[in-house]
Amino acid sequence: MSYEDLENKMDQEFVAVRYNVEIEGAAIKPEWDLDVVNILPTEEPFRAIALAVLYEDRDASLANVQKALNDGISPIDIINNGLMKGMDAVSILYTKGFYFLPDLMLAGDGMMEGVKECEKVLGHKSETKGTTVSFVAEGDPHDIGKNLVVMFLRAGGYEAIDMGRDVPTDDVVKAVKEYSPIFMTGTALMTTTMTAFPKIVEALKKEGLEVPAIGCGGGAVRKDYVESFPMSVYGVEAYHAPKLADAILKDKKTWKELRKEYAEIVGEFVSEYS
Ligand code: B12
Repeated sequence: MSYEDLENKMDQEFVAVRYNVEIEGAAIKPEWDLDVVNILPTEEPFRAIALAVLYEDRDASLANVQKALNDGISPIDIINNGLMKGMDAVSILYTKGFYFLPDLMLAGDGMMEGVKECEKVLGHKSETKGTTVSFVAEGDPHDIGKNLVVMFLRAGGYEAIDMGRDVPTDDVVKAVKEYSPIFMTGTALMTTTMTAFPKIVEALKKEGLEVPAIGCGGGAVRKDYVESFPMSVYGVEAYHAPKLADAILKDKKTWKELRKEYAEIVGEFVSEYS
């Protein structure tokens, strides 16, 4: 079906009236969104694999990946051309306001289930672009946003070390020594815990350590605050994390450049950066 056909189909078949909930025609399917059409693979088995992620169907994701592996499809191709495409489509629908946080989490589970299966066949972890480290600030138990950040970094091809929640500053410094991450992410949901970020930067500087950028985000955190200390960039949405990491890796962007070019790098209007 061409884009024109799809658009006509939308015009003719679907009438949605908000608030008094009058909906005519068949339900609009996520794979009919025109931006999603551009992302989803057309070839099987990749399409079925991507659709299972898009439909947040963990069992179907696992079954489709297992079938593809049994049919001799390369695990790397399954990850890159199937699972990750499905997750890209999920991000698009989330950006547009059609999908919500639980959708991201369930789709992420489906994707990771498939990745694990591929890794069993590979016999090792799939090759990654680089290592990132993610943590929730000391004293803070809120880890939902951090879990999303980790999931998106993994979906984006990074070896994302997940340090968990309530992570002491010293442990973050140790992780920088151990992993030399190309990008680090910190999350804080409480005004009492977000002060961990500048403390971490100070501690790193004291030890002569540096990270290309620390993406600091979370409900309590504001851009002005993050920009009051160095080495950091304010992170708005979890799915921005791999795009920031890519900019560091591919275009050698510094934390100063990430601050200036944030919206351009993540490829969308971001009100906090306008
Ligand atoms: C769920 C929740 C809890 C859960 C946490 C469960 C969990 N596993 O996380 C529980 C019940 C445990 C909890 C406990 C508490 N909570 Co609470 N909690 C919330 C709640 C309702 C939602 C938080 C959340 O998960 N949001 C969704 C996630 C996805 O958002 P996020 O983490 O910010 O991430 C998004 C972005 O910020 C971004 N992001 C995050 N990090 C990064 C990094 C990068 C690099 C990038 C790019 C993006 C990015 O990505 C995500 C979006 O895509 C909020 C209220 C609210 N509506 O926000 C209160 C809230 C955060 N809690 C609050 C408080 C006070 C507490 C308690 C202290 C309450 C108490 N008196 O006991 C306790 C903590 C006790 C302790 N041990 O210290 C306050 C904080 C107030 C403040 N500003 O300091 C809030 C705001 C409620 C309120 N209005 O008072 N809480």
